[in-house]
Order: sequence, then structure tokens, then C-alpha cells
Amino acid sequence: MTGKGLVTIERHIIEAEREFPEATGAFSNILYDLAFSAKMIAREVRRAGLADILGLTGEVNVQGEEVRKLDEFANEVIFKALDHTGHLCGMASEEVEDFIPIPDRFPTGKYCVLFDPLDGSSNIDANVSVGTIFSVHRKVSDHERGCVDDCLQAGTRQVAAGYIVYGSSTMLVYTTGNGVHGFTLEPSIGEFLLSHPNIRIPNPGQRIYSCNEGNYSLWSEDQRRLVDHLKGPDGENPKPFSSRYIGSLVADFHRNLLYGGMFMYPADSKCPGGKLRLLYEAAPLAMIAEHAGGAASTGEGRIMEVIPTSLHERTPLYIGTKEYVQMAERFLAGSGVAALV
Ligand code: AHM
Ligand code: MG
Repeated sequence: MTGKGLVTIERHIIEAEREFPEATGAFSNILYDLAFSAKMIAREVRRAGLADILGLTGEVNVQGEEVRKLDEFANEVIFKALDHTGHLCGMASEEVEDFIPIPDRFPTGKYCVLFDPLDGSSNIDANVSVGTIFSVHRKVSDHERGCVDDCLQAGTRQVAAGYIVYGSSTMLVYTTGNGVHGFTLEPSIGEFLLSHPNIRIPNPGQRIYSCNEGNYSLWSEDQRRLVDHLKGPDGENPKPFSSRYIGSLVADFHRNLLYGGMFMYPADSKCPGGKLRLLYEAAPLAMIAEHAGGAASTGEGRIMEVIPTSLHERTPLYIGTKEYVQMAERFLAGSGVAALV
């Protein structure tokens, strides 16, 4: 705790807003609405095994993957929490192919929200942690009620980003560019309480790498050399890294944010552009990583600077402790030997 007593997420957001006298409250309201959605989703995720809600709907989402019912539920909760408020000019979701306009009967506003409603949902049947990822952009188009251009902005233009991890407890972590702050849901009162103020990726932190090593044979030679090096000892790296891979991005990222380490989802011969989505997964987590003192890269450059050309664009992702991410970039540029840690 901070010495201020209990700090609810509402109080935290209000106190941050006071530092901007010109703030209208719209942005704060979006964050409250996302926190509210998180509670609704957390409740359903908790009851997943009981409510007979598991299983496939039989439909296929825009990524060509089977959609699970909880994905749809989460998608709808977030949409409905935000559609009528007058603060948004549109939304985009990993579960929806096109730009999501605000229904005509509601007013529009000056922000748009992008989200992955339930990432890692293929893990739900095994009771593994899943997460929601979100980011907020300012409206930039001249289109009165917003358009896809409002969503197709580089990560550097995000005004907020965050995630919720539905794990042994439910945590919401977010940044508006002024520190990364974590809140734990106290289920008996239904409030997110500040539990992790000002998160910094520990440095030196734990030497952890997280990736799906089953794809080794599909990787480039440089990517293989990177992972071989991390596994050491290769003569240059006397102390091997630990491998930790949940296969649920938010959970893997959250652990590395708190302990240190690097998560990687490289390009491979099956997914030459990478598997993860720039707008719904990589860019929001990149903003959090950077504001916690870490880094996020495509392997060639900063994730935050990639200008998206389509809503569901994918990217390779290397994210976590800055020196590990920089090391990965050097290996991928073919100069790893000089970069050993
Ligand atoms: P999803 O958005 O369909 O849930 O997929 C994203 C998930 C991430 O949570 C995770 O990091 C990755 O896919 C795991 O992929 P793989 O099973 O190929 O290791
Ligand atoms: Mg996802």
C-alpha cells in the first residue's frame, strides 16, 4: 500500500485526472467502464467450469480460429459498456473483422478503444489464466462519427493501454504514460484496489525466456541461435536462462513484468509476419513494457513505432527486460555473438 490507505481504481483515476485541469472526464470514464467490464468478465471466467459455458460455438472468427463462448461474452460486455457513453467514435476488437461504429442512436466522442476481449481463450478448458488487453487512442479522422483511420495509429499515439489478467486473482494493470499501476480485484467488495503502484521491470531481474519452442524447426537460423544462447552454456553464456511458457500472452507478459524476462513470438515459416496482432496485443503491451522500463520490438525495431495498415495486422514480438530485447535484436541482425549477456 502507498500510505494513503486503500486506493480504489476510481480514486486513482480521479487523482490522475486532477493533474490535467483541462480534462473533461471523458477519458477517466472510459477507464472506469473498462474496469467495470473487467469485473463482469472476471465473474464469468470464475464460473466457467460451473456454468456449462465452455465449448465451441461452432463459428470461426476473423483470424480463422474457433470462437469460444466466453470470447463472445467478453466482446459484448466491453462493447456494451462503452457504446452509449458519448466518449467514443468507434472501437475495434480482435473478435470483429471491421471497425465497430457507435450505434446511430448514441452520441460519439473523441476517443476510440481497441481490445482483445479474451486472449488465450484456448486455455480456458484447462483453467489456465486468460486476459483482456486494451488501448485507447484519440480520434484523428475528420469523419464525424469516426472511421477505421482512428484505429490505425502507431502505438506511440496510444493515450492509455492496459490489460486484465484473470488468474489466481484478477488484476488490472494500466498506464496513461505516467507510470504503470496494478490493481487487484477484492472480490468480496467488487473493487480494484491499488496493489502494485509504479511497476518497474526489475533490473537485474530473473533470467527468463518465454516462447513456443515447439516451433524451433520453423524459425530462422538467427532466432535459433538466440534461443540456443539463452539456453547456454554455449561457452559464452555460462548461466542458462529459465524457460517459462504458459501460452497465454497476458499471463506470460505479467510474470515477466513482475519478475523480469523476455517473451518472444517470432516470425516463423508458418507465420512469416508473426502470430500476434499488432493493435490488440503487441502495441498495448509495448506501451506498458516501455513505461515500466522495459522494451518491445518486432525484432528489428520498436513495436510502438509500427504504423498499422490493417486492423488485424500481425507482428513478431519480443517484449520484456530491455537488455534482453536489445540482445534479441542483435541476434536477429546476425550479430549475436557480440551481444552476449
Ligand atoms: P488468441 O488471441 O487466439 O487467444 O491467441 C493468442 C495466444 C497468446 O495468448 C499466446 O501468447 C499465443 O497465442 C500462444 O500461441 P501458441 O499456442 O502458438 O504458442
Ligand atoms: Mg489474442
